[in-house]
Amino acid sequence: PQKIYLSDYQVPNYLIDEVHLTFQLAPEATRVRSRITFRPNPDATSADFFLYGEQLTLISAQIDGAPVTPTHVNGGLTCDVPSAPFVWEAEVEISPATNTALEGLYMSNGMYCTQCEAEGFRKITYYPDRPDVMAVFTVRIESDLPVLLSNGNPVTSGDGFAEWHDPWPKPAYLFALVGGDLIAHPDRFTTKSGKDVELNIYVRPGDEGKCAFGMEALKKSMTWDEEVYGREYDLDIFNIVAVDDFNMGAMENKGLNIFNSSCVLASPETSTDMNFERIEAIIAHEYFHNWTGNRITCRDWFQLCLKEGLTVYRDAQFTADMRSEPVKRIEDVIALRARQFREDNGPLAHPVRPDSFVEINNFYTATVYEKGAELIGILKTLVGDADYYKALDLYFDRHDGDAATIEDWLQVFEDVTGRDLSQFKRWYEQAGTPRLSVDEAFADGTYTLTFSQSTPATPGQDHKDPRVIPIAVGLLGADGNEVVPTTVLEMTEATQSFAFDGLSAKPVPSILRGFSAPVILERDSDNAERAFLLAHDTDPFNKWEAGRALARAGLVEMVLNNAAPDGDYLDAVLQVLRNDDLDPAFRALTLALPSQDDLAQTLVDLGHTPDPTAIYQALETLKMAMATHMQDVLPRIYAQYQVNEAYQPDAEQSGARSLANAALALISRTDGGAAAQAQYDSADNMTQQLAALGCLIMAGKGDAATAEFYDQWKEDRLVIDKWFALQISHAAPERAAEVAADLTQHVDFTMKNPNRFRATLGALAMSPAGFHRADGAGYALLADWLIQLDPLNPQTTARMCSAFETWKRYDSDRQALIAAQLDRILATPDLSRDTTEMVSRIRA
Ligand code: B3K
Ligand code: ZN
Repeated sequence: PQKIYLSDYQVPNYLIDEVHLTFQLAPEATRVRSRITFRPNPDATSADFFLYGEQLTLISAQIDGAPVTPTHVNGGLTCDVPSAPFVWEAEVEISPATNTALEGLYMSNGMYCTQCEAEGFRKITYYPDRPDVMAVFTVRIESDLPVLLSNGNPVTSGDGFAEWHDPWPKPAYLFALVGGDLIAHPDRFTTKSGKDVELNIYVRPGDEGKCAFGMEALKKSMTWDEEVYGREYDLDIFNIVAVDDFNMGAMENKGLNIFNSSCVLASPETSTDMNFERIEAIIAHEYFHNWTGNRITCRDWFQLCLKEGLTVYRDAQFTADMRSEPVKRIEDVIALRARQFREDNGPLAHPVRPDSFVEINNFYTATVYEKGAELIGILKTLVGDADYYKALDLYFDRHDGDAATIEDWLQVFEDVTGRDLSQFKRWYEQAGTPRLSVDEAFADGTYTLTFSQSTPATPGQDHKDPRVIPIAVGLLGADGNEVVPTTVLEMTEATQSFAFDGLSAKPVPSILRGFSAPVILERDSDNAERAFLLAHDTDPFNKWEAGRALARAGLVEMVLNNAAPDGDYLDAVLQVLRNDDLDPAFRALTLALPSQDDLAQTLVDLGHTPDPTAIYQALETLKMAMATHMQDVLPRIYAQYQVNEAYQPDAEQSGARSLANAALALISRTDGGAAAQAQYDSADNMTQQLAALGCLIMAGKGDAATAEFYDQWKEDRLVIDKWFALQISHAAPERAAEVAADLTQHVDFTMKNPNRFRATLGALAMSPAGFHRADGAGYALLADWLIQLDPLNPQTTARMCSAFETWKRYDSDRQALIAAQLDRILATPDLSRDTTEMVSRIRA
């Protein structure tokens, strides 16, 4: 397969002014007519005319009205064209009903929809399908379906047709079309300059009761972007459509966002508090793309983080403002470590701005998104809030309508601040997570912290240069009072010291407050200091982090030396649990333990080979010890944090429920499941019902409730996804592969629906002790299904291969078992480019 390099970038040979598309929708024979006005690009170095096109049947083509016979080449066509501007017209036939890859125009439950990012438009018609070719689109859709949608504003509609016009030039990846028998949940929004905007969420009949929350989230996002970034919406209408079969979460098509139904539909009975929070964030994310992604797009796909990192950063700011800033930060860091650090540490490590790829869909990664967002955070810390917003204003001003690059992005910050950002740019170019070690010294009232940074080699990148790292530090006195408030140290050297004068005694440092940079802090600290910080740190992130470090240290001792649960940890966490002055959501996060995967990586970092079963056992033993140690307090907490008011998915109620449910999980270890059964029987919302079901399964009392749950929810596909996943994630490790295998035989299992596939095989892959069962049953089951899915849906198959990315951590027997499965996948005839690239990189 061919590798594409950033360094090979060439400007497009032809530019487009206008595109007219006409669709005659039919399941297996949709006709697409295109009329495109091209003109030679004055900056181009070649006059070759090439249009991408895949899986298209060309019916006819004309240039300036005269029939032409283009030459079909790999992945598209070429044609002789005039040297002056010309009109290209073509008619192609495509088959949405048989498009199981869910890329291009496809069908989902009788509805037509599209997914064009990154390179799906070329499956709709012949086109210069690259983001730096922007054009004004007019679209006519012919079909008897009642709802026919495309980008921009509606022009006319009538019996069997609708026309849309999008005045904003856009790349083809932002094109969208929807046709179906859909119901609108309508609303309106007035922008700050008084523009009235029609809003709709379109869903399949039966889902109309699950739109209200998404609509509120949309309006909040629109207000927030006006208030915080000064960004107003720019069309007369904004539509969201929910689709059941979708490879990702959602897509920011101009004026017509298309969502995986799991990322927009919500009701208290069917969605958990976590679902609500995620839906609010994704609606915001896609909406925010209207400026960061659509009005300013990417020059080429290597610049993906330009829109994704920035938009993730913006949606995180939004969630922090809507909910709790510290809780959001802690949740984000947990996710960053679980997905991005894991990626950065293994065979799939790549820079936030990669410099080569085979299949761009394989680079919609935690590194591009989440580490990309961390880089925005670093930059904001370095330049300060005021200059950050000044630079953003300049960015929107200078680049509106552009297909921009990371260089453009950094330039606005350099112009606003006068700073040289060349060292900061290394964050975009160097893969791998920096390790930051710390030494401390105290003499004559001066406390000195000396930091050293180093980044391990990553695939194709052996040498790493020091990066600029903002390290937020505060100092505490022995009495627990803060003696130096948060100060940002700007580290630029490989090793660098920072001194604090005028101290009467050696302080306790709180380092990397708020997780001020995505690095691994290596600090030899003892449990006494961790417990001290857990009790006294004024920075909520580091307070939580101290508890996590304490838990991790105790668990490592349990795994390696068969130690008993650490009494200091149990006492410290009990203090937090009891402290009603602390936010319940924060307490729930403190009560949660590091994941199996986190512990496996911790053991690797300490030079050991992780044993997945021993890790699982240690966690179980510790939870049991917590349950007994806190036995007197847990029922009080459980009762006190029951929510008696009508269900609201807000931060306050969800925080209370998360603490009560954390207590229930521990109580269920000692009461035989009685409290969980009571909660299950009386639950009137999914958060309570699902938490109780999980506890019952863990307590070995879940059979009746599991069956009842299915009967109650069998008509609701999103709830049934939860039912599939929960049975696997809560199964005993030695049974998880069988439970997953059995569920693949259930009448409701289908590999054609990515949500259901992930709920089943993804749930297994995310249960380390079950997935890494010593006989390899978990590996074999996943590989079987990846091989079956690949010809239907390469994108989802390739993404799920990352389940194997940590394989080199494990013992030689497991490594051999995984290698055999990877080789078996690679040996599959006609394996997709997507999966071939992923598995080869992992296997290397
Ligand atoms: N930009 C889309 C992701 C497209 C994925 C293509 N494989 C969603 C988002 O990041 O908002
Ligand atoms: Zn995005």
